[in-house]
Amino acid sequence: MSERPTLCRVCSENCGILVKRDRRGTRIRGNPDHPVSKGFLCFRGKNYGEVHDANTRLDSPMVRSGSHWTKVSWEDALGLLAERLLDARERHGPQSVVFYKGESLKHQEIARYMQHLSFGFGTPNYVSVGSLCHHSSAFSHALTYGGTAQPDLHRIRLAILWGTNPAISAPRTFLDLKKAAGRGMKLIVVDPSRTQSASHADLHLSVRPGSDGFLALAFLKHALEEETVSPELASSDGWEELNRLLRRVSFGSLLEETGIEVEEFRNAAAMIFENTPGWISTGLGLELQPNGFQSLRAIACLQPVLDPRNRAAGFRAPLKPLPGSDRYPPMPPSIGSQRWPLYTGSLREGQGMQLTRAILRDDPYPVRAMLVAGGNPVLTFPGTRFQTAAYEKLDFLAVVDLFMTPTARKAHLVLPAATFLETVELHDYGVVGKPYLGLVQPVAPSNKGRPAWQWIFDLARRLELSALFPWKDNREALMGALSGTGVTLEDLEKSASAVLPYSPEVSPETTWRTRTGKVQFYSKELAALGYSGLPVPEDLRLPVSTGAPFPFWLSTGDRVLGFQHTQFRNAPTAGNLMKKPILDIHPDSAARLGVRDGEKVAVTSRYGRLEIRAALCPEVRRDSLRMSHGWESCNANDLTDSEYFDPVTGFPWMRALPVSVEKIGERSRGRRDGPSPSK
Ligand SMILES: Nc1nc2c(c(=O)[nH]1)N[C@H]1C(S)=C(S)[C@@H](COP(=O)(O)OP(=O)(O)OC[C@H]3O[C@@H](n4cnc5c(=O)[nH]c(N)nc54)[C@H](O)[C@@H]3O)O[C@H]1N2
Ligand SMILES: Nc1nc2c(c(=O)[nH]1)N[C@H]1C(S)=C(S)[C@@H](COP(=O)(O)OP(=O)(O)OC[C@H]3O[C@@H](n4cnc5c(=O)[nH]c(N)nc54)[C@H](O)[C@@H]3O)O[C@H]1N2
Ligand code: SF4
Ligand SMILES: [Mo]
Repeated sequence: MSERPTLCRVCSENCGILVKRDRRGTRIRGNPDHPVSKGFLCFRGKNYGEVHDANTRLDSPMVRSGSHWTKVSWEDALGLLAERLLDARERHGPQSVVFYKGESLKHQEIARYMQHLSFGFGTPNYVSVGSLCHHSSAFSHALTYGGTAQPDLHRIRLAILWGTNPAISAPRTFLDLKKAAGRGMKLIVVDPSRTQSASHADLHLSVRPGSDGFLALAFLKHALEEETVSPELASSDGWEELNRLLRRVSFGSLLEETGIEVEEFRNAAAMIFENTPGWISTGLGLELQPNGFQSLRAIACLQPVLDPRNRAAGFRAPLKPLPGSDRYPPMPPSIGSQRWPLYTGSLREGQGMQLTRAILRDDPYPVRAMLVAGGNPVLTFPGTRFQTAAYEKLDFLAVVDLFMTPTARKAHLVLPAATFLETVELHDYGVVGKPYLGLVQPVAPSNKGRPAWQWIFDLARRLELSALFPWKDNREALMGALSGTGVTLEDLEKSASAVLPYSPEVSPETTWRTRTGKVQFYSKELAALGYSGLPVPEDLRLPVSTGAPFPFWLSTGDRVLGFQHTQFRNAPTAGNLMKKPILDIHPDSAARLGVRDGEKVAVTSRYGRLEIRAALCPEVRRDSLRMSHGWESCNANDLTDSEYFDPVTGFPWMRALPVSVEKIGERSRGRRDGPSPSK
């Protein structure tokens, strides 16, 4: 078969790829014609053929009775699904049904379809992986200066990577950053660990976990006292209030929280302010803390100071709205809207961190039936024991996946999914500031499972919601949706890169896209919801710090090269790259605990315990540990919980988590040595 262009949708880089099949199976290489990725391909994309071709893929819908699975036809499976969802609606109200979309289905068209289906059905509880990914960061930047700044790598002279490690998590973007650094752009990394990204940086600030907001305030104070800020910013909303706050705190008190020495801070501030315009990229290291949002707000306040010209315009191709979206039935508030109205109100989604309470305790009302597509929340949501109990308690759970995952095993019905090599979906690169539309195309059909659009359209018909999805297939839907964009589906299909440019509607440099048209150092929107309008120090501290009996900071879920969350461990090449989970520990801390490289240790948090092999790693701080997530047998989320969430966004606590570590067998002697005082 000849090589055909499509897009990789394993991660949000959405690189252009060329796919062919030969005797050895499905082969993938980078597409040099793709205007954004230009031939780049990472380990996961290159080896995705092994996932697609895996003989362990689900290939038929199945119904579970006890521990026994029976294959059923698609007809029967969709009939049962519709029947059980309607039954839950009848008995407990439409809001008792949740439609959940995981990370693998990404954040564009299929997400819109699932939300449309939920609202048409009458439930406000469309819930997505956004409950713990991306949105806390996005809201903090948007509330402050109207969007998330994208870097113009030919204009900026500085990039700060703060709580993110794109060398592993966004390798295509990191390549561009490295090229810009080669042309003279300065690169600063703020991360407790000396990550792969940090090893390429001009400066690495090994901040104490959980203290980032204080460091951001220190940089803002430096700007206020020692630099000239643009006059326009001085007339922004809340500049005066921010100044008063910064005058009230001393550098000493701020830096003390961060563990950064004064001299190191001065050097960093000099590098930052001598190299404006600068761009800040914030990541999951900040989001997954229970003080994450306000810390991110403090960092977001720095962005317009470093580059008052970057208006974070952001754009989307003007796609036609979905039919019937103006005629949804009235719905009660979604789950999580009482506690986290900013999240639920801005996104029109339920906040998934409320799910276990809704299922287990009927808070704020019962959730009884759920459809999970493209996610494995039993492993990826916090507090696995609560997740497990909740999914087991549901009257009905259906899971759409490629494999029999831990979440799928809890289901009453599983539906086999198609991979992204067998579906049609649109991708808008506008979300990363590039005005291109791309097409995910069927390049390697396997007929094992069905694409998301297909079962969504079919299910809608069975729920008597055909008016919402009046198309034969997604090609027809996209032809209509694209009609106002200047790009046609046929042209996308003919394109050698599966991508075409469109003309964005907004001009980037004219206005800040906040409610007032100004930068909002003080946010009236936050204040109106009862939160601090300024990122005040009291909100930047973690609710619980380290100290006996939990002397180490643990970061759970730092990305590793071969895996995408829980995925790819069953693929031969990725599986061989990392066979077992490891706990990175500084050699000095290990020596103090008497732990040797490769030895098994127990990690205990306030919420749980797991056993894992230690790996001596000088890149982590002496007071810190790190491990990846997504392992079924050694699940990082056994250590996390639902006691604390970020008060503004509801994001869970998965980084900067106080834990103890000890040699297996030492526990009974009560040994809980702490790290040495220096970092
Ligand atoms: N290979 C691979 N790539 C992926 C994914 C994957 O599963 N595998 N997942 C994708 C997804 S969905 C996401 S959301 C992104 C996430 O991508 P990133 O935002 O880059 O997230 P991580 O690598 O998880 O964590 C970033 C860094 O946070 C640091 N960190 C931990 N605690 C703190 C802290 O208190 N302060 C600071 N400043 N930093 C801290 C960690 O040391 C880590 O280096 O990755 C995407 N890319
Ligand atoms: N402790 C800890 N937990 C974390 C994180 C962390 O850093 N630390 N990170 C969090 C973040 S940022 C994220 S995004 C989440 C990710 O959480 P999830 O969304 O649960 O992530 P995955 O494990 O990638 O699950 C994707 C599932 O979709 C399936 N799949 C793949 N392609 C398709 C498809 O085309 N269709 C369908 N229907 N299914 C498909 C895969 O087989 C897999 O089972 O994890 C979160 N959990
Ligand atoms: S960076 Fe890798 S996984 Fe992400 S889209 Fe590109 S090839 Fe796929
Ligand atoms: Mo994520």
